[in-house]
Amino acid sequence: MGVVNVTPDSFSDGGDWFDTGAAIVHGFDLAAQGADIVDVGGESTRPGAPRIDVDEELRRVGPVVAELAGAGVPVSVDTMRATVAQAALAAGARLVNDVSGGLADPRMARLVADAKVPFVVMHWRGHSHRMQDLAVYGDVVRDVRAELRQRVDAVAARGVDPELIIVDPGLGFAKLPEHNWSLLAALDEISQLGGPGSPFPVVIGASRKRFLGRLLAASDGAQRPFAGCDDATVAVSALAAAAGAWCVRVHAVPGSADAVRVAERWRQAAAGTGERR
Ligand code: PMM
Repeated sequence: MGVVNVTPDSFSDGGDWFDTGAAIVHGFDLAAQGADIVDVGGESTRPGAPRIDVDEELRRVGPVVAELAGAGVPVSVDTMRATVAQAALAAGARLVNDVSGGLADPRMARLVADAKVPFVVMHWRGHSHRMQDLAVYGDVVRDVRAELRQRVDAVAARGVDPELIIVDPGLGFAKLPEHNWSLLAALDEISQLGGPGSPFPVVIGASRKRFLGRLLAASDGAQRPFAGCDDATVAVSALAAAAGAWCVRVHAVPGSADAVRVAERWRQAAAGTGERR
């Protein structure tokens, strides 16, 4: 999944794709580079970010979704608002990616249920202005799994087909670096959500996040800038895909697209299947 942030202030690529025309060109580039899905969002969720109003979000996202989807690119819309999701689906988006897992807007689950589209339910504890205060866990894997299970049950109770639910541990959202690493090391448990039944597909969004910059800090302690974290993102993509993740959400597509192919072949070899390639 390649990311198009139509925002002036995202932490990872703030402003690069704020212009509608630039965002559209970027979306086509990501698809050409091997993204199977292009994720279009209009609201920054960086820690501390204020919310924008719904009309502004619609103005940012609508034309980009319409242009990409109209040309046949599989588009997901990254939004916490049912109104924006509805407009994006009408413009041709095929998947809803809600970082609040349906919590921020009580109308979201019903909308997605009626639209019968895949729904990414991410682990989330609150809006960006206060989310880092909420990064308190007993056992982060157990707690995130339990809270995701509640969200999955809640959206299913509103009519979302469980077969269309995809889960995401929400790296960086009310998480300290050690929480992110623990969750990455427990993808199987996240996928199972601790209950019986078939595992849920998992999305991992590690791309350019602060915990990578912290890991790669220079000897003087200076954090690696976001744009210098793309190789580390590729490493996470390979490891996450090898561990069975369904999707990795990234800003720079080519390296991660290759990593996913390597991981898939690796998994086939481990299972004794696959072509002789
Ligand atoms: N992270 C961001 C935005 N949307 N969606 C999903 N499903 N998972 C994530 O981890 C996620 C997301 C953070 O903002 P960015 O677009 O600048 O990476």
